[in-house]
Amino acid sequence: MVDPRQESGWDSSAFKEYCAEGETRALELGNRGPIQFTSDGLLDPNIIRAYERFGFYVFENVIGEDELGECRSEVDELLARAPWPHRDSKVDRRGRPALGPEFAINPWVMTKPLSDPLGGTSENNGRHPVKMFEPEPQVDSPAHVPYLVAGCLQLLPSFLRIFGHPHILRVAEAINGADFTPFTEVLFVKEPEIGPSVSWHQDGQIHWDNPQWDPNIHGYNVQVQLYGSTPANGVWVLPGTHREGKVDIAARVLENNDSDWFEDAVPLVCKPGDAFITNRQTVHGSFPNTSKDRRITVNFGFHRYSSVIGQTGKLSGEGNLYTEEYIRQRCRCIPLAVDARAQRFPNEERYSYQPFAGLEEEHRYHSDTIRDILTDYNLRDLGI
Ligand SMILES: O=C(O)CCC(=O)C(=O)O
Repeated sequence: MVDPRQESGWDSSAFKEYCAEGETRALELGNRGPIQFTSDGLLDPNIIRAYERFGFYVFENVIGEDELGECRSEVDELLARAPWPHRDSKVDRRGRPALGPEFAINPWVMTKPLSDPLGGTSENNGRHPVKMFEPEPQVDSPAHVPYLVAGCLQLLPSFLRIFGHPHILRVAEAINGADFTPFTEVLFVKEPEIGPSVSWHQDGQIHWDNPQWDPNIHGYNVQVQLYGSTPANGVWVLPGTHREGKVDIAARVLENNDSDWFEDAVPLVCKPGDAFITNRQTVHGSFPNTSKDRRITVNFGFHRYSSVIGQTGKLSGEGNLYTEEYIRQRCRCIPLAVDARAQRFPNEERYSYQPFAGLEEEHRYHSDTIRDILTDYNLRDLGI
C-alpha cells in the first residue's frame, strides 16, 4: 500500500484533492466572520459558542491593507538578515553580519527546507509524536531556512502594533478574563517550495492532569496572516479535539491506516489580513509548503492569569517559575503595544488593559520604554 504521507506535496493530485475536500469541510463549519461585539461591548456569543465547539474561529478582515504593507516590508527586511545559507553562518545572504548575536535568545529557528524538524523527536517534550513526509528540496535551496522567528515584539514595530489591536485584545479579555496574559510572539515562515512542516501536535504541556482541567486551561493562539493561508501552506486542525484532553496522536495516525491525512481535519483558510484563534489544546499542524504561495504568520497567544500564576512553565529545558512579579513584567508589553498602536492610529479606539489601568503614562511608546520593556523581553515568555 502507498503511504499517503509520501504524497503530501503539491505535485500530487491526491494531495490536491485532500486539500480541496478539507477546504469544503472548513467552510461548512460556520466559524468565520468579522470580530463582532454586542451593543453591551461583549464578544458576540455566537462567536464564543462556535469557538468553544470547534476550538478555532477565523476572524475576517482584521488588519487593513496599509498596515499589512508596513508589516510585510518590515518582515522582508528582517528575513533578509537571517544567517545564510545555513543556520551557523555569521553572515546573511548579502554578506552583512546576520542578526542574532545581540539577543539573549537567538531569534532564528532554522531547519532543512521542507523538513519536519520536530515530528518523532523528543524536542518540545516530545509533543510532536509522528513525523510528516519530508519532500526533497530543489538542489539550489539553502541548507537551512527560518521557519520560526522568536521575540518579535522587539524586532518588528508593526508586529507590536498588531499585538496591540483593540479588537484582538477584547477577544482575549472575553475568553481569558480582563487579567489575561501574553504567551510568546513569533513569526511562522513558510516560503513557497521550501517552508518546513509542523507535525500534528497539541500545544498544552502542564495542565493535562490538573483536577481543574477544562478546555480553555492552556490558552489560545492568534495567527494573523500577512499573505493569507491555503490548505497547502496553512495550519490544519482536528475540530473539537481541545475538549478531549491529551490526545494519543500516534495511535490516531495508526488507526488512520498510518496516514496523517485525517478525514475530519480542516485547513484554516484565510485571506490576507484575516486572523484566526486556535485553542492550544486542539490537535493541529501544517504540511511542508510545496505550493507556490508564501505564508507569513504573525503569531502570538494569550492565557488566563490563573493558568500561569505559580506554575513552572516549560516548552523545553527546566522552565521559569511564574511569580506575580515575573508575570507583571511580561505583561508590560501589552500597554506598550496599545500605546504604539494609538500613536500610529490615533483615531482608532484604544484598548484599556485592566491590570495596568492608570499606568498609561509609564507605558508611552518611546525609546526609553522600548529599551526597558522589550529588550530580551522573551526571556520571560509564559509557556505552559
Ligand atoms: O503555523 C504553523 O505552521 C504551525 C503553528 C503551530 O503549530 C502553533 O502555533 O503551535
